[in-house]
Amino acid sequence: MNKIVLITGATSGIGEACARKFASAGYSLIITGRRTERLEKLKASLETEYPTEVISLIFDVQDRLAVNKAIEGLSAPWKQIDILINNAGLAAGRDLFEDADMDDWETMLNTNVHGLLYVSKAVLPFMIARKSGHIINMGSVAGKEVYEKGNVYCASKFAVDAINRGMRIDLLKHNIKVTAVHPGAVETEFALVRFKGDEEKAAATYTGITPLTAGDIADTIFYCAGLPAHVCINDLIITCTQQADAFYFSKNT
Ligand code: NDP
Ligand code: 8X3
Repeated sequence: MNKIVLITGATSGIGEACARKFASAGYSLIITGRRTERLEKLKASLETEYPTEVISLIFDVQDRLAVNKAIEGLSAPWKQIDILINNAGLAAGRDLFEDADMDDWETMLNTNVHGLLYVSKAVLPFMIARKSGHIINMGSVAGKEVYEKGNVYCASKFAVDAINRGMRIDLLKHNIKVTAVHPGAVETEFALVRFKGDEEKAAATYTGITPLTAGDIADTIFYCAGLPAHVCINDLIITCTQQADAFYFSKNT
C-alpha cells in the first residue's frame, strides 16, 4: 500500500485541499469529518480523479469514544498511518470576553484542543510501534498573538502550539516528526462558521487583502511532509503578503 495520510476536517477548506494534494501524489487517504454527504462526495471525486484509495470516517472529534472506535475499526494495513494532519477546528463567535457565549468557548476548546488530543492518542500507538510517522498540527497566528475578541479561540490555538512543542519533545525517542503550521487569514468556510452564517461579516474578514487560499496551506503541508527523513520543520508561520501577524495588515484602500 502507498503511504497513508489521515486528515481530520476534510469536508471543506484546508482539509479538503490537503486531501486533493495528497491524493494527486498517490497517497492513500483516510478522510474524516461530521458531514457525511460532503465526505462521501469528496471520496468519490478523489477516487475518480486521482490514483488513490480512500477511506471515509464520520465522527465528531469532540467525541473520544467515537474517535477511538473509528480508528480501532480500521483494518490492520490502514492502521499504518504515516501522516496525521490534525486540521479539524473552528472559531465560534468573535466576542468580547464579557459577552462571549460559554457554549462557543466549550465547542472551541473541545474541538481544537480535546479533539486534536483524542485523534493523536488514537493514532500514535501505530506510529510508535513502527518508529515512524509525522503529526502535523494546525495552529494559527491566533496561537502566537492574542487579539481583541479572540480570547478563547486564541487560547485554543496557544494550546495547540504548546501541545505541538510537547509532542515534539516527547516523541523524539520514537522517531516521530511533529510539525505545527500556523496560518494567517485563509479564505475558507472558517469565517462563515465563526460568524454563524453571517455572509457579510464573513466576507469582511478578507476585504482589502488577497488572503491565502486553502491550496496554499495544502502545498505548505505537503512540502513539510515530503522532506527527507532526517529533516523536520517544527513550527511554521505563514501569512499572505499583506498580513504580517495577527494584528498588522496592509489593506487596499
Ligand atoms: P473550514 O470551516 O473550511 O473547515 C473546518 C473543517 O473542520 C471542516 O471540514 C469541518 O468538518 C471540520 N470540523 C469542525 N469541527 C469538527 C468536529 N467537531 N469534528 C470533526 N470535524 C470538525 O475551515 P478551515 O479549513 O479554514 O479550518 C481548518 C483549520 O485551520 C482549523 O483548525 C482552523 O482553526 C485553522 N485555521 C484556519 C485559518 C483561516 O483563516 N481559515 C487560519 C488559521 C488556522 P465538519 O463540519 O464536516 O465536521
Ligand atoms: C484563524 C486566523 O486571525 O482569524 O486562525 O485568528 S485569525
